[in-house]
Amino acid sequence: MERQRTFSIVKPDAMAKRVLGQILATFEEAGLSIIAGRIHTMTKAEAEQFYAEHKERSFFGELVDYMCSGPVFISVLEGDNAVTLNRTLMGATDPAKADAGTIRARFGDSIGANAVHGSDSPTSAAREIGLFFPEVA
Ligand code: FUP
Repeated sequence: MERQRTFSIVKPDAMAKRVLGQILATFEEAGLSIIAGRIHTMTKAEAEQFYAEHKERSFFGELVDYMCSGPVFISVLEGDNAVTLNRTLMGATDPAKADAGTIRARFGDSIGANAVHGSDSPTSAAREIGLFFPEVA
């Protein structure tokens, strides 16, 4: 097993619902360590850069506005196979299609307001950590 780091966001919908603690407990109970983290409100420029790969998609403007609509909790998670493990804990992008018990099935409201973000590969993790936590990149 490979020790990895991944980047996580608890999104505005989950913060508003006050389930940050339950989500962080889910990470920790699965063996992930939170090695950096803070509450942050994204600027439009940060959200646009973060989601740059989606800039041609129809939902891009809505996605950026949503990510800036309230505070989020950004963190770096570390553990064995952290990237894949976190994606498994999160569940499918659309909460309606996410496996029972996953974070998105438990706390997501819609495909946009889906509670959490997690890096989809070690390459994405390195880029995303570098944007928000250069001190641990
Ligand atoms: P994921 O990696 O599961 O977060 O999913 P994507 O990278 O495909 O999408 C990033 C974000 O764009 C999602 F979390 C929510 C938003 N999105 C939509 O709003 N509508 C869509 O049809 C697809 C994604």
